[in-house]
Amino acid sequence: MVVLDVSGIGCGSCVGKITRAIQALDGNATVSVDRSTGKVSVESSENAEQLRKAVEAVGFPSKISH
Ligand SMILES: [Cu+2]
Repeated sequence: MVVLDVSGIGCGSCVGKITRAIQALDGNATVSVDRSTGKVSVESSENAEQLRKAVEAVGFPSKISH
């Protein structure tokens, strides 16, 4: 599992945007977003850096947590 620290998740629409960005990269990815902590947990065959870039590309600064 990859965990990203994501900034700027303000509402449910942001959660949807992030989820769709990851699923556009990997249609089989499982995405779980915790809005209170900004932690986005992803089960995916894509590597962490690719996932991080996909989230940043839709406007959310993102760091790999672990
Ligand atoms: Cu929002």
